[in-house]
Amino acid sequence: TIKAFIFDLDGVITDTAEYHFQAWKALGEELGISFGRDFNEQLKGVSREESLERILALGDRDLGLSEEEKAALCAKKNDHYKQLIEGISPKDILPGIEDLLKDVKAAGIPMAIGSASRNAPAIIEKLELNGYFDYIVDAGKVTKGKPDPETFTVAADHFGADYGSCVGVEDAHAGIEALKAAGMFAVGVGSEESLGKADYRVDSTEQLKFDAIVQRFV
Ligand code: B16
Ligand code: MG
Repeated sequence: TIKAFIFDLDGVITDTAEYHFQAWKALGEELGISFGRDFNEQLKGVSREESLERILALGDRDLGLSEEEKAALCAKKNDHYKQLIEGISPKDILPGIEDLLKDVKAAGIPMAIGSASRNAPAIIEKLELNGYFDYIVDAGKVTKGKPDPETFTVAADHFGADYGSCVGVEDAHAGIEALKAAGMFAVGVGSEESLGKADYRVDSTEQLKFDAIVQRFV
């Protein structure tokens, strides 16, 4: 039986990925590095610092930035991102998610958020979903981000649940890798191309149904 559900935030509960994209794109342009939505796929689920490294690597010149300068760029991106998410509200919860959360809660299974975002607690509050989540793992609680399993194992440990009895829901390649490395049942939301390793995959959040997940869980 399933002992815990652990949900990724960006791309599963709400679509903040678009705001991350806009904020990184603006910062990239200031640095003379431009990119589109395709490249942005490689930033999903990846930490703020690692995202900046990937953008810098995309630009072909070595900008020779110091650690302080990199930290300042990350802070600048985050300020812009926070401005962009200022107005999010419960209407930004992705389709089907609230029904799924209700069903899991009704079944008495504890739920956590496993996110790479330090903004996760603030976003859950703006979406008014606090009542569903017993625990939030954000980037501040782990030393290694996805694809390392730590984000998910920290949540499972909080519940005292063995990893094999946990279900994780993810939209990013790095997130599915993290779940499989943890030995958890990985539910993917998105394309077969990037989430091929998921144990069960659907195309969009409205197809996520509690009964279907329970049936496939083995
Ligand atoms: P922040 P998730 C991830 O959230 C995002 O997918 C990723 O694009 C972002 O860089 C990362 O959080 C860090 O976020 O800059 O807000 O701390 O998908 O793991 O919920
Ligand atoms: Mg995500």
